[in-house]
Amino acid sequence: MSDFSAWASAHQSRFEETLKRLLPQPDIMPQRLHAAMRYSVLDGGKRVRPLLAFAAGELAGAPLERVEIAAAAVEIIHAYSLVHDDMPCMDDDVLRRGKPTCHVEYDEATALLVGDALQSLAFQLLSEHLLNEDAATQLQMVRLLAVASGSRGMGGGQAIDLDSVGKQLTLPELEQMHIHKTGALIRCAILLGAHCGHLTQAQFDQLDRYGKCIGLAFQVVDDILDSEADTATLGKTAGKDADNDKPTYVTLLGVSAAKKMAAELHGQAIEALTDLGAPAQRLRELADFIVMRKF
Ligand code: GRG
Repeated sequence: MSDFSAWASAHQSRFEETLKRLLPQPDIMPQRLHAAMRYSVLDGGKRVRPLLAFAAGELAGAPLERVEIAAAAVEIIHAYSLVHDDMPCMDDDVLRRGKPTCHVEYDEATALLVGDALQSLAFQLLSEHLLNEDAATQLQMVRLLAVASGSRGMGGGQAIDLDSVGKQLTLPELEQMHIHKTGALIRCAILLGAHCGHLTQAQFDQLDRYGKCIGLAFQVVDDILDSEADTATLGKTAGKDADNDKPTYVTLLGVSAAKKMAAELHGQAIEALTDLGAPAQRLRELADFIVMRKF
């Protein structure tokens, strides 16, 4: 096992325990809602956003216990977005992370509440744990997550996505959609991890540039996998974009140009880390993982 795999799996296992502790326990009222929240967050997913936060936190010399709270807030927002994205009023899917989607396992009203409650929990975590000695920095972290997940971030990207069904977007329009829908939260995970420690403004700017490039690369690869991989490997229904008549990098550019674009974005992400030197090695390895992943 490579050093990176060992690092990633140690963090993933420890993080799973952290999530179990931070989520409402299933025996607390209302039990069914809490069980559904835990079902939607635990035991699944690659945990890419948390790993990015951990790598950025290490770079910034941040205490792991603090980064774990920030990473949990981001992952809980991500899980909430998946629950709502899968609902019949959005992408209407039955499979997520190799399991029935939340509204299939429970019901639609519960899935709606799971998303709402997870969103609130994320902000509760960011505001009730000490994440930085400087209160203004911690407040800035709350703001970063709010902007990244709201109408100028993930939520807005989802609105453009829903509106683009059956339409031919230009490349800049598609890029805008993905920068918001997927890129904003990935970028935010990196910045929140770093904000649990200390970096210069120039280093933050370099990290942010990395985050912008790798967030977009993540979605380009997601589009490629949707068209090339099978449902069992993905743990979610493959070929959904084509079925739903959604514009993607693959429909717009073709698979081989989309792969070239992912490689270019990967190169730009790595370049952004140049001045950060050896301490940014985990971020480089995560960039490799994001672009070369098979699921
Ligand atoms: C925030 C106001 C507001 C509403 C939510 C539902 C919604 C709006 C947004 C959905 C955004 C969405 C589902 C984006 C897709 C991002 C994406 C590529 C998801 C898959 O991420 P992975 O591969 O999944 O990291 P795992 O399962 O590994 O965590």
